[in-house]
Amino acid sequence: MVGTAENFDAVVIGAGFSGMYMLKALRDKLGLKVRVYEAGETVGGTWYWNRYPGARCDSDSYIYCFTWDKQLLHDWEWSERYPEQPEILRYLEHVAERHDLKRDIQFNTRVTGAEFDEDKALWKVRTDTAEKATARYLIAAVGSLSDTNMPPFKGIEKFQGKWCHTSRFPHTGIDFTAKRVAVVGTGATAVQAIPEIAQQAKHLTVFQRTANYCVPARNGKVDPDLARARKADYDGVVKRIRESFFGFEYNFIPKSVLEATTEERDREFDRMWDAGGFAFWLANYQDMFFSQEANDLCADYIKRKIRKTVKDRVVAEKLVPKGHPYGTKRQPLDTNYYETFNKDNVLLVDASTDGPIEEITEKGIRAGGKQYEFDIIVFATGFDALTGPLKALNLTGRGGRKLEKAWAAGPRTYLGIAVAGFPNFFTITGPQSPSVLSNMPVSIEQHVEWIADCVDTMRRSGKTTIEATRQAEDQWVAHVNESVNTTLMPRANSWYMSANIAGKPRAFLPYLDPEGVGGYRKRCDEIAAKGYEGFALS
Ligand code: NA7
Repeated sequence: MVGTAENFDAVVIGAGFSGMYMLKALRDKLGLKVRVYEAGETVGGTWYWNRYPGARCDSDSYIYCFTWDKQLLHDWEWSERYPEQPEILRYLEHVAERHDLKRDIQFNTRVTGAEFDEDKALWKVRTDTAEKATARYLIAAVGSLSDTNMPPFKGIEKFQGKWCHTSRFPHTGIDFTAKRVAVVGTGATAVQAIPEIAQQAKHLTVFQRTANYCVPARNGKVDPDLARARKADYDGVVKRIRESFFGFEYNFIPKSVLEATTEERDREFDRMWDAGGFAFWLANYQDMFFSQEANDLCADYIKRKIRKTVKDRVVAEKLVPKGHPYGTKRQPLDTNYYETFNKDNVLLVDASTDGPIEEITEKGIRAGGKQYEFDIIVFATGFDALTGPLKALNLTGRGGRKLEKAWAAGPRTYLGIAVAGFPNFFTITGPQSPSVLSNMPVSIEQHVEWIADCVDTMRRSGKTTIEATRQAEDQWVAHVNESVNTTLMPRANSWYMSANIAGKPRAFLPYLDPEGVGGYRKRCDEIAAKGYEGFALS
């Protein structure tokens, strides 16, 4: 279709969890003509791109899946508590096959721009394959963490070894055997990759800018009786995660940690530590996210664990987090992460004590005035989170206004779903929605269903455009910021706060609803029930 534009009811950008379900909902439920554009060569999104060693999900598999295909919920058997990337990709391929999704997805095609034609009330979409399409609705299903952050390290072009970013890891893998390897970064990705790479490499050097609080994943086979019981109660499970705070079967301990005795506190901490996963982060005492004093008690417990696990005192102190409250950065789940630093072939270079990375050289990395030599450098430096992938779409709304311009000082949305001045454009788990502060499939399904209902309502009522009002957007932006300011989150230089990338305006990127994802769902439904309050329909 090079040259002429094909017309669709909706164009969806991205074929990960969200794009796949959006296609299913619009095409098979509403009967619309839909085109999905996907830059990768197949479905999967995050699970297509992130192929580094140790890449696996951090949510329990029984709730990290689609809940709209009830038969599949019962039929699919996950091999582990946290499945690895290839297994999740296999699952998504299976869903695509089962629902015949691929016939409406154009792979190996990146959307390079879209503009709203005000006269025709249509989006005009362009791609890197010179394809043109028009659509009444434009839906970004681009993922929250898909725009790779590759910091502009001086000298990177000189390096004579191999290097890659974890989210663009070669499909053929990298053989680290007998190699001197560097990993840059110690976020959730690096925490998964480091123990795996250390097992293969001759020598591994880890470059840490900020020490993280890691808690054990406790991955493994799921007890078959438990798996059966969950399947038998899937309706209950789905209801609970939808109404929960974070999209998991977790609830806070309804008490202040400061009111608990030392024995009681340690018993609870041990219980959560032993349970593994996000329990310590998302099911801790209710004041952990709000009170520094309460938070310190939780943080101290993890610091004690680090000091107990890491044998070398100096290394242990480098790994002990400083300067940010516990839980205010994305919780990495670890499998032998701290133990890895007890190995003779592993070295930790910490920016504060050893000096930051100064440049990449022909032979390796210079940090703190010292030269380190490598055959391979793995950058686990994260993403331009949430706003990055949307700005990259090069969108032009009403009056020629660019999305990058509208968001120059940080994201501005209504409900994290719509943007004033960008009619008929929706974001699935976009900025200022719970997104990355929830179990993603739960939030994805909520947005997809809300958007599909909205499109259905529009069509039934003969309306052609829906657009967030400026006033509703202003109020939402203020509310997102007020909500987060009641917590300790702003005290960390996290990617949640846009602080991982030099020059990115500091703004809280997701949304923390005071009532959790359950409350957010209710809020969105009430707005729809009131005839899409805060939106202008015409
Ligand atoms: P993260 O969590 O952003 O981690 C990136 C890491 O790279 C982190 O340790 C950063 O240090 C470090 N980093 C980033 N830029 C630099 C520069 N310029 N120099 C040195 N070190 C740097 O990304 P992940 O991929 O680990 O995790 C992202 C999400 O993917 C994760 O939360 C899951 O949801 C899946 P910093 O902490 O910013 O000081």
